[in-house]
Amino acid sequence: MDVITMGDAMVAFNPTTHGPMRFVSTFEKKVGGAELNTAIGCARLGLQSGWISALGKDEFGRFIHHFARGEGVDVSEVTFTKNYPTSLNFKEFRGDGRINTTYYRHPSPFLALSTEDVNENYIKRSKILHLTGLLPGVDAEHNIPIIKQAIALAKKHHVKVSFDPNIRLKLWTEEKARTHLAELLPDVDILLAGKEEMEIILGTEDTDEIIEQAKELGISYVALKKGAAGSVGYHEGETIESPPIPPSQVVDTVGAGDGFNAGILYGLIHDWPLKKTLHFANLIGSKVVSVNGDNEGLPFLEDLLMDIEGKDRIDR
Ligand code: KDG
Repeated sequence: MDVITMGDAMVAFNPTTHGPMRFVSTFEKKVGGAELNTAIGCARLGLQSGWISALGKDEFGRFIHHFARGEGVDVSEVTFTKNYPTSLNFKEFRGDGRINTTYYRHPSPFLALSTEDVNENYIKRSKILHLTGLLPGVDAEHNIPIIKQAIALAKKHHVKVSFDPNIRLKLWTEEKARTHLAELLPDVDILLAGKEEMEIILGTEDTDEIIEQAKELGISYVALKKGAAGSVGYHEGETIESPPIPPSQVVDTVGAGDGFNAGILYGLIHDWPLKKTLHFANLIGSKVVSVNGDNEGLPFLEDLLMDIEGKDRIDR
């Protein structure tokens, strides 16, 4: 495997109309989950990706399983549990560009897993283990030991650890997020984060200070996401600002950061220069926001290369 991820996925219900959820009468059934989104993003780019997770042994769990497998993500480390239902997420498009989410993931199927379920062989055979702050956010007490076990195995086998804080204040408080995520940072090799998230964890939104602190923690690769303002990255002594790539339209911003992550991991695996990697990742983020759904807009490699080379695609 090139990239393996670990996290809770959800059936994501996207409303077919904008406005307060109490007036929405129909939803589209989709799939969400930051770690799975990144695994799908990697698979669409042609990387071998895998996803470690637990799903409820129910129709929603089967739906997510089929979806992930259909996207070419390895699901051999996904287990089903009869004890907990598959997690759900209802979105609300506020009409002013903001998106509100309502989670139903307490309890989550991850409660069925323990540290002993982390497969050493699976981690050993991969190049990068990608984790996010969502899994600890869902249930810190239960999930952090599992995450730490995965990190320990990655370290043992020289597998790089990639991390996106993905802080969701609907799941936990800033204080709790700071305490738990700061604890994980010293084991991270690749940090993929929003600047405002780093302010929560490190107490500064200043790019240079974030990079300095990251370096002191032993993090060798940093990519900071600035939303509509592009991104900035650090690697091997070089800090590069990458300008934003305006999307054709903004339909649904959820999942853009996960797509960006896939782009960075792709560039890293292929030993691309930082500038090219950041541009590539920005382009993926801009594609994701123009499509409804958390992962539907994730591009295939050939589409991106067409864009980069300025070629028009002949679709008919
Ligand atoms: O990053 C996108 C995710 O936030 C989305 O797919 C749903 O994982 C999700 C979450 O917990 O918010």
